[in-house]
Amino acid sequence: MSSLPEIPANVLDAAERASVEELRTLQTERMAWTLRHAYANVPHYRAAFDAAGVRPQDFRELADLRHFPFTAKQDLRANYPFGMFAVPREQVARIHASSGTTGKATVVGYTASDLEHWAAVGARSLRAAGVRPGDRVHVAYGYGLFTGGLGVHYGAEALGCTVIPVSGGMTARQVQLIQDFEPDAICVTPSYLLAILDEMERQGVDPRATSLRVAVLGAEPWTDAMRAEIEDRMGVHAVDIYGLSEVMGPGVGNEDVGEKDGTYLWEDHFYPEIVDPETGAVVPDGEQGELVFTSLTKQAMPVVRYRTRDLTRLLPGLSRPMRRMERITGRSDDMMIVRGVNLFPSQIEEELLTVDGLAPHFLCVLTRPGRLDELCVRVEARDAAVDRGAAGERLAFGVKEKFGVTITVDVLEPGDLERSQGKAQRIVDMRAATS
Ligand code: DLL
Repeated sequence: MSSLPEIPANVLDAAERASVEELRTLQTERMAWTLRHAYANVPHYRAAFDAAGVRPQDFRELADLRHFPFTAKQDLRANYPFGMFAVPREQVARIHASSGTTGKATVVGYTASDLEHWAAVGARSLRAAGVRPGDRVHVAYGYGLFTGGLGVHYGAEALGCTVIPVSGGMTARQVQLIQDFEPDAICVTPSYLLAILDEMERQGVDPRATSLRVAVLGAEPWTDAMRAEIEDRMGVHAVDIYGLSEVMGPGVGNEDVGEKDGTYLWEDHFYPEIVDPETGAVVPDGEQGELVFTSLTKQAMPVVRYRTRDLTRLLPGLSRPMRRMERITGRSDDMMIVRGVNLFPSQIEEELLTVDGLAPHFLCVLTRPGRLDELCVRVEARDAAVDRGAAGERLAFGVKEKFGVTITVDVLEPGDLERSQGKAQRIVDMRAATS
């Protein structure tokens, strides 16, 4: 492995230096407040708590949380647009919303105090990633209703950085700005960073020779194999940032650049649980399941036991009292069931990156020509000299060996797959059209 840039020393904040006991005490106080606040001010929570036969005063310790009802994306949709707000609309300083490709958009709101907390966890996230006060930060997450751009923007400002708010798209210009403004860090989805990398190579710019020291990557699943690819080709530290709009936005958690071993969840603001996705039962730390969050400080839109559909497990903190989560395998919505076997796009990514000659771009196409589902993975050759037939066979063989799934692989010419400018779409489901 080639050497990566040095990271200046980090100074942890008070919450990051607290003991686990101190953190649990703080969480218990804040949780009691959140449950009271939600029950008193949001009709949905009042009805849901009443239906479950629980009251905020039934909460005495963190273990009591499991008696409270879950909140699902559907609940947010049913209360579109502002029904989940717990403060008068005049106190809502900002609105964001999810794209709503699968139904109505989910709307979220923030008071001025919520925005301050968000900026603080954003700053803490970037600092964990290796960004330092005074650094130049290129933001290539989309700006607008999506939380990515504005979320890391205010985090970077709060950290004391010079922010370059480029947003997504216009890839040639991204490359130009990186050369001209000499940023220390870039915040971007991993798939779009690959598009920027390709564009650098197309323009004859050496991706290892830029000013960049760290890439803060998130908003979609990515693997350690992808980290190795990016670190090797760009000579930057590639670090995970996690978040979701319903809970806050980017900066719900972040990896530590010195560890690169799991994403710290900022538990002083967001309380995590892992539950069995089928039964909803809480599972112990270390076991796989669905991540669920309860906000601890949010005024405008508290969330109680929000089901993220993200699958992971919790691990103890190494350098902080907060727990880490393992890299997200995928969303339960993105799980493909191919001939009875569960498979995530991230598993295809992992295997794909072990095959010489294949580029790290891919699309999973599901069809149902007969009675059974078929998965065709479309990938690209790294260059024209690659033996495409042999490379495709190697990928199909690897997926069969490792995950027990038979797939077909279509190896396209370099540049044939559409590049993402934000979150990559990894699955095209044509089963309804082909069955
Ligand atoms: O994607 C917030 C964000 C922006 C996070 C920029 C990080 C960087 P949503 O659009 O609401 O918010 O999508 C949230 O994206 O539930 C996960 O499924 C996925 N996701 C976000 N970060 C990661 C990550 C933003 N680091 C949904 N790894 C989440 C895997 C991620 N999946």
